[in-house]
Amino acid sequence: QMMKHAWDNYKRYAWGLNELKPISKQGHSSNLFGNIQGATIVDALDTLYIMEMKEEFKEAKDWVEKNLDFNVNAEISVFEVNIRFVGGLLSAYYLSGEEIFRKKAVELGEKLLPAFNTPTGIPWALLNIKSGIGRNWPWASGGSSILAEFGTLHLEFVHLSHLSGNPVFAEKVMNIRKVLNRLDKPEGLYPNYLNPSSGQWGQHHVSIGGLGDSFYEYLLKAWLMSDKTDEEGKKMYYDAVQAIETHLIRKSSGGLTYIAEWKGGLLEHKMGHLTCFAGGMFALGADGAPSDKTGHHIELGAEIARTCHESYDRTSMKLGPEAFRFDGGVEAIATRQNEKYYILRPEVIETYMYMWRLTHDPKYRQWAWEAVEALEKHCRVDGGYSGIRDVYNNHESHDDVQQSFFLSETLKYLYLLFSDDDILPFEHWVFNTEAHPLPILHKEDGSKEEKQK
Ligand code: DMJ
Repeated sequence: QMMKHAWDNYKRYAWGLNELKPISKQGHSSNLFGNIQGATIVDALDTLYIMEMKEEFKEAKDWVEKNLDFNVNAEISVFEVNIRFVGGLLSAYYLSGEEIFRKKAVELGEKLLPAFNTPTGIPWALLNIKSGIGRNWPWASGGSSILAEFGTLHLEFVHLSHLSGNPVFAEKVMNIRKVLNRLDKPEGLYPNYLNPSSGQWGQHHVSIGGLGDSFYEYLLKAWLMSDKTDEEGKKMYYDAVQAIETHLIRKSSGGLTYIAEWKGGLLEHKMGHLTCFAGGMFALGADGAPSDKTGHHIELGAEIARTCHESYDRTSMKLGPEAFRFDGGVEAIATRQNEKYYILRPEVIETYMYMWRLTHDPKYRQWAWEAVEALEKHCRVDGGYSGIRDVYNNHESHDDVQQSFFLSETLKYLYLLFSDDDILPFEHWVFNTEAHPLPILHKEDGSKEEKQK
């Protein structure tokens, strides 16, 4: 019913545009997608399919067939377009078997390839998909590419090679690994910035939240998606977690475990909403951890879930802030005005979903239901769902954006959390960082896509 409300309003007021402004009831365009259109449609396809919203899925598919156009003069974010558009199309293909989605995914993948034309093969952040000219964000440490951006292409590009028969996609992402493995890492940690020309790290800022997050997620999931054959991905993941535990994970005096940020050896005792995904990641990776560490990784996941729940519970709206701190006498609370917003992000609910599936402790469903009630009370408006500017205030100030990841992630993870475990079971699927399910490529199964059909 929440999905229907979000979708119907998008359809009514912003059909074919990237996102919806639910208060002003018009389209919202973000420069992340250049002038590629229809982000909400492509991001929502698999959610519609899983929720058996057949009519809506059909209208979304028709739109993709007739209108989704990559022959545009657009400078796009390679990361955002990959996780939302390539990921969304791949999942829609694997779930429905409809050829149009495979075709569009491969076509878009080919458009992204010029991003890798750098001296090291570490891709640019931004790419003009008509001219093939790339560049980096002007604010990123001396022209660096960003770890969470170039490190979050692996799953989709492996599938693009699998579905197209063209090895080039997988080669590009395997080369990223090669470059990373040649470099010395400070204390075993990965800085968020890497210069694609010199192949050297930029500023030594390490984060498991924004700028770093999904790089770690994709190491683990690359191993899982390979049916546990990708030993390199596995080693990189567990080594990284070891360094994160030693240098970044701390416990507050009130007993809350959190993941700090690291700046040239100094800790900033701040955790982003984005970082909350790590609870689910630790729990998902528990099984593959050295045998004496399995229980410990589940426990770490549970502790992060609890801390992130506290960050919600300590607000007036029971929705979590963008970032919360553990210093100056506070714990799990945002202290800066510009960190008090909530933009319909999924990470806390995502972690509840993993913890529920892996432990079946009913508290995760209770916590998720608290979030549903808060979303309904504070974010639901006539024209859809909106983010909130200050979750500590008693009165809503809406930001007037219905993010496409609300449909692809937040609502999908909620649906899965309240469904039986046999919908998209972990033995067969991994979720990309935008919650798009991709099938595990089983060892014995050379042509997974044929089976899916
Ligand atoms: C999404 O696009 C993805 O989850 C990404 O990994 C992080 N940011 C948003 C959601 O918060």
